[in-house]
Amino acid sequence: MQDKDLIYALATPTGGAIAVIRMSGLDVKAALSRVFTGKIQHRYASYGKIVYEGETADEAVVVYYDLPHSYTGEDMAEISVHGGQSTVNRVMEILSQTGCRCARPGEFTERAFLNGKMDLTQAEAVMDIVNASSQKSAKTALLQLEGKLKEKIEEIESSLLDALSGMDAAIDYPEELEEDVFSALPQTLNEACRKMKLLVKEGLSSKVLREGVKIAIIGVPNAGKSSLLNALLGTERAIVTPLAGTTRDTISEQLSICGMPITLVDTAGLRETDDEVEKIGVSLAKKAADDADLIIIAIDGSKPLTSDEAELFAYTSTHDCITVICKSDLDTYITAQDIKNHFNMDAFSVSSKTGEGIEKVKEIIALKITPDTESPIITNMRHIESLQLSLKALESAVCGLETLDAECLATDIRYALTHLGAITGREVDDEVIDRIFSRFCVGK
Ligand SMILES: Nc1nc2c(ncn2[C@@H]2O[C@H](COP(=O)(O)OP(=O)(O)OP(=O)(O)O)[C@@H](O)[C@H]2O)c(=O)[nH]1
Ligand SMILES: [Mg+2]
Repeated sequence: MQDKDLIYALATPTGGAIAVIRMSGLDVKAALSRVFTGKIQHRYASYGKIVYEGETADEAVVVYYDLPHSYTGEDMAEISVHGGQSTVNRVMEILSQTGCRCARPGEFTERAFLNGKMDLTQAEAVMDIVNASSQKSAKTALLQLEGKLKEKIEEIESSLLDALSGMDAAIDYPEELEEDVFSALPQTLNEACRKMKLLVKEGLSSKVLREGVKIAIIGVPNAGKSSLLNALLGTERAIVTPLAGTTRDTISEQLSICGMPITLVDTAGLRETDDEVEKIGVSLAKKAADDADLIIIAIDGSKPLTSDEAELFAYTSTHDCITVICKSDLDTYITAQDIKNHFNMDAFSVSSKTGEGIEKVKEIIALKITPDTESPIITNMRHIESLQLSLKALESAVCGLETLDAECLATDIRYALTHLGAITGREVDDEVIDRIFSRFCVGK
């Protein structure tokens, strides 16, 4: 596929000895030959002059690529001229006289994506490489450009597509099935979940390296959130009282776990309330949860589970969470097994009063966020969020394995595939594509 417009842009920073101007689009050769005196030949670097209306603007070396063997998949040329600003401006002015227009930010890479030269993960990697501030992040972006992330996603997609076709067969031709399409399903789904969790974990760790991690403690009033914050910090930072609704504002404190910078946020207990101040606190708490990289759901283990707590699990279902059952020194109504049974999550008991379990919670936090010493292949928040959504859909499918309802399973698997498709660009809407490429610089 070839875009109609001919585009050009300066691809190098200003002020260098040499400037490279890129051109891409339909019949670059014809347009360029009107102003360039050298030979224009596929994969050749030719010397010549840029001449317009009898006047030479500069000497130039042009490297030309025939479609589809170029970065964009279209006819393309890279024109090297002297780097002086006025020369570059003059050459670009001349190019615009040949019917070329100035490219939008990221338009070369966007065309490469639209022409199937790369998937979205690779296109986004181009920008990450251009912007990489450390060798490690550049190395990660390069792996992504080489298609490592794409390969991993496609591997998961392929196993899910197999599973989905089995489910579709079970729905459409239940009596004609020769093999049991359900038998391999647990293994396929669990394996896909495992791979995705690893990618998410790697992705979050890379974020730790860059920015540190934000952890929000949320729960119903009186669950023991502020006490947990104090116990994790080792100081009496937040006010603790037996009254439900003690914490109104969010409280942020810095702490370090295994050398990793963490911002720990205590929040107001989540409940329906008519109290104006508490209402604001509740909405701040929800915002803190939404913004957090990791959520600690604090549950009061000395009381039976309530519907408010069930709502809490539903609210946080798309987030990375740790469940902490507080007040383990008191009589317990809730065990880790209960949380596993009801919400399919691992939980850890602590007593902020005696300190029991606090070190364990720190270990679990560290496990969740420790950067991998290997280069992670996923660093982009858009990818991580899509993976998390896909993972949720798959986890729902895993829960559905008990009933073996082919329609529900197929729906969950389809959701999981849709979110995976958003990573590679297979299933992504134009708005997202526009947003991604608008973050590029001109000339990329
Ligand atoms: N025995 C015991 N009591 C605890 C523990 N943790 C908290 N509590 C008590 O539970 C009550 C509520 O504790 P907070 O830490 O204020 O609970 P919170 O979730 O911050 O409550 P709000 O800010 O009102 O939402 C207080 O009376 C605490 O002393 C614990 O581990 N053991
Ligand atoms: Mg509190």
